[in-house]
This record gives sequence, structure tokens and C-alpha cells, in this order.
Amino acid sequence: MHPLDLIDIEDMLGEEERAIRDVTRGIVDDTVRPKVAMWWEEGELPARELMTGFGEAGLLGMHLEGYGCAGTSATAYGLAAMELEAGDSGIRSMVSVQGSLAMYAIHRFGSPEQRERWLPDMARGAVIGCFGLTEADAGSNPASMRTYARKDGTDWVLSGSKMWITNGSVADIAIVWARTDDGIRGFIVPTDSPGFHASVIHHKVSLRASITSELVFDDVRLPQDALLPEATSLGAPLRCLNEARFGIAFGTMGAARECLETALDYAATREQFDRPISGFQLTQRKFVDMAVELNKGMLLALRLGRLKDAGRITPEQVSAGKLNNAREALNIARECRAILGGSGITLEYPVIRHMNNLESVYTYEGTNEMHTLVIGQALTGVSAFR
Ligand code: TGC
Ligand code: FAD
Repeated sequence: MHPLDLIDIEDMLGEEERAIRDVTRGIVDDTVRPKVAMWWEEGELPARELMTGFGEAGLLGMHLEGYGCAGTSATAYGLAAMELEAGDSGIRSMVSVQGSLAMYAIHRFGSPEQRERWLPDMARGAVIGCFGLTEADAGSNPASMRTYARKDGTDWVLSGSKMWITNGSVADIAIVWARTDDGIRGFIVPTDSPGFHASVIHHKVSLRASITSELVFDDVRLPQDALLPEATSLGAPLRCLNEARFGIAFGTMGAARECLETALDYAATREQFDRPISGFQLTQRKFVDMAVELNKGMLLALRLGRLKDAGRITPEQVSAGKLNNAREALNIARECRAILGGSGITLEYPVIRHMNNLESVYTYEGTNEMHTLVIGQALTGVSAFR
């Protein structure tokens, strides 16, 4: 049994779930771990090459049915997200945005023709998607978005901008959410459309092994069949977010596990006051608290997986997973960083990279406060957002 698996969670996984997790771990070992610190330092990564590899491995939109998708259980998808994020949150993000946001939007809200046109290529990683909901002035409150699509004959004309868009500058298509005279609607926007501009956001000190972009739509003309017919209100993008938030509940536990493993190894050999620092009671208390939180977070994620596979998961339950596991993973990463002392501030160890990444994870897909208010509303029946 893995020493961090205090309560034998392994025993709760099915054979196929373990196999998918182990294969994903192997892919991360081979293609991510050896280079990710360099990508993070340089702020650049071979996104297209990675996406093709993840597509070949069946990781893109893996929990979706048909159209070349692997059709695995939600739990297996979560376990894969955990392994990807043990490599780097940016790598998990790349896969989440492709599968849980862009592909899911088309799968759930697209026409049969749109699904046939885009999903098989996206599952292979040959077409990269991004998901544009957030704007510079509409983050936690996407209902206040200003991007507007007006009808012009049978066409649509899209104007406005989106901010903080993962995969934005490398994407072939963008799922763009826009205000229309008929409420908030979603559009599949080829990124080579005239008037579409994407620019990379530089100077990030978090999620550096991930492409984050600003998108600008300068009267982008789209045919009628760019519209996602089944997405008829803000509820549609929020439903997509549930998918990605679910993956984050698992993924963050991967980042936390990696930090904890690193700190345990380090503390076993690092000596001060003539003994390994792992022998100090204060250090052991930290390890115990972190390992217990990791196991609780894993249990929570797994429970969400089982609920999702049974078709019974609710948005509030997903919020509980995202809220708790992003928060606790960040706490674990910070504590592990401290255990590594001065060595903890370098990229020689993965801990500070995970710690800085988790600041983004804490904020995106609904901040800690948004998920608190979602659960608060479920508990009290009172909305405290506005
Ligand atoms: P509200 O009036 O409550 O709801 C509007 C409609 O949506 C429905 N709804 C949901 N449906 C499914 N899942 C959910 N989680 C839902 N939340 C709400 C709701 O029932 C209603 O339906 P209907 O039929 O009555 O119209 O909306 P609100 O404007 O008050 O907002 C609620 C709030 C604050 C919870 C929502 O705006 C929110 O979640 N804000 C956070 C925004 C956010 O998370 N943005 C993420 C952008 S994408 C991203 O960050 C990608 S990061 C990369 C990666 O994933 O790796
Ligand atoms: P704000 O909404 O301005 O919030 C600022 C602070 O105010 C937060 O602490 C927040 O919790 C708090 N706050 C706001 N309202 C309330 C309230 N009612 N009560 C209490 N506190 C409140 N978006 C996409 O659409 N697609 C992507 O692919 C994507 N990728 C991202 C990648 C990265 C690296 C990052 C950092 C962000 C990404 N986002 C993406 C955007 C992300 O979803 C938003 O940053 C997030 O939703 C928060 O919005 P904001 O940054 O505008 O912060």
C-alpha cells in the first residue's frame, strides 16, 4: 500500500479505473515530468504535440460517449485528471478545457452535424478548443458579460472580448459565450475567422506551463450553423463548468500528493541538529495533518465520481469538491514548500511550481468565495451573491 494512502482508497477503485490511472501516470512520467519545470520556467510548452499525444492515449473528452471519445466512467476521468495534475496543473488544465469545456459544450449543446464535424478531431487532439466565458469585467459574474452577437440576415456578427482564456492562442476553435437579443448563447468560432484575434497573456507567475490568452472579436462574421442550438441561457456554460470543476476536485489531489511525496523524501534525508528533519515532532505533525487532508480530499473526489457515474451529482456537490480540494491542496503545497526550507523556492523541486499553480486553480472555475456562496445558498435558501 502507498504510505500516503492511509485508509486504503486503492481498494475502492475498480480494475479499469486503476488501469486508466496507471497508464496516465506513465504518460505523465514519460512526456511531462522530465520537461515541465523547464516549460514552466520558460513560459512555453509544445501544446500541440502534447495534445496529439493525449489524444492518441484517449485522454481527450474521455468520459464522453461516441464521436471517437473513449466513453470511460467519470471516476476514471477524475483519476486521469489527478495524474495529469500531479505532473502540473497547467497540463491538467489543457486537457480539462479541451474535454470538459470545449468538447462537452459541443457534445451536450451542439447539433448532430456539429458533433460529427468537430468531436472526432478534437478527441484525436488534431483540433484544439478553448472556452471563452470570462471577460475583463465579468469574471465571477459572467451574467454581466458584454460580448454581443447580433443577427445579420442568416449570419451572426460577434463583437467583444474574452480574458484569461486557457489554450486561447493555440486553439483552432473557440467556444464563445455571448449576449444576443435572445439571451446568452454559445458559438463555435474558428480562430482563423477574419476579425478573431488571440494574444498571449505574459508575466504570469502561476500556471506558466499553460497558454493563457485574451481573445478579441472584431465583428467576426459567423454562419447560422456556428450557433450551439441547445445552449439557450447562462445555464449552458455553467453546466460545462460543472464538468471541469469535477475534474479539478480530483486533479488538485494529484498536485497535493506530489508535493507531499516530495517533502517526505526531502525530510527523510535533510539533517539539521544532527538528525533528519522528519524526526522532529513538529514536522511529523505537519505530515500527519496533510496526509489526513489528502485522504479526506480523495474520499470526497471519489464520492463525487460515484455520484456522477450514477447520474445523481448536483452542482452544489461539485462546488463542495472544488472548494475543499483546491483550498486544501494549496494549503498542503504551502506547508510542503516550507518543509523544504530554502530549497523549496527553486524549480529543482516541483513544490513551489505546484503551489503557484494552485493559486490559479483556487481562483478559476469559480473562486473559493463563489463556491462558498453556492453551498451557502443550498444550506440557507438565500442567495448572497448580489
Ligand atoms: P443563476 O441565476 O444562479 O443561474 C443562471 C442559470 O444557470 C443555472 N445554474 C447552473 N446550472 C448548472 N450548473 C451550475 N453550476 C449552475 N449554476 C447556475 C441556474 O439554475 C439558472 O438556470 P435557469 O434555467 O433558471 O436560467 O446565475 P448567477 O448569474 O446568479 O450566477 C451564479 C454563479 C455566481 C454561481 C455563477 O455565475 C458562477 O458559477 N460564477 C463563477 C464563474 C466561473 O466559474 N467562471 C469560470 C470560467 S471557465 C474557467 O475558469 C476555466 S479555467 C481552466 C480549467 O478549467 O482548467
Ligand atoms: P473577480 O470576479 O473580479 O473576483 C475578485 C475577488 O472578488 C475574488 O476573490 C472573488 O471571490 C471576490 N468576489 C467577487 N464577487 C464576490 C461576491 N459576490 N462575494 C464575495 N466575494 C466576491 N475563464 C474562461 O472563461 N476560460 C478559461 O479557459 C479560463 N482560464 C483561466 C486560466 C487562468 C490561469 C486564470 C487565472 C483564469 C482563467 N479563467 C478562464 C478565468 C477565471 O474563471 C476567472 O479568473 C475567475 O472566474 C474569477 O474572475 P476574476 O478574475 O474576474 O475575479
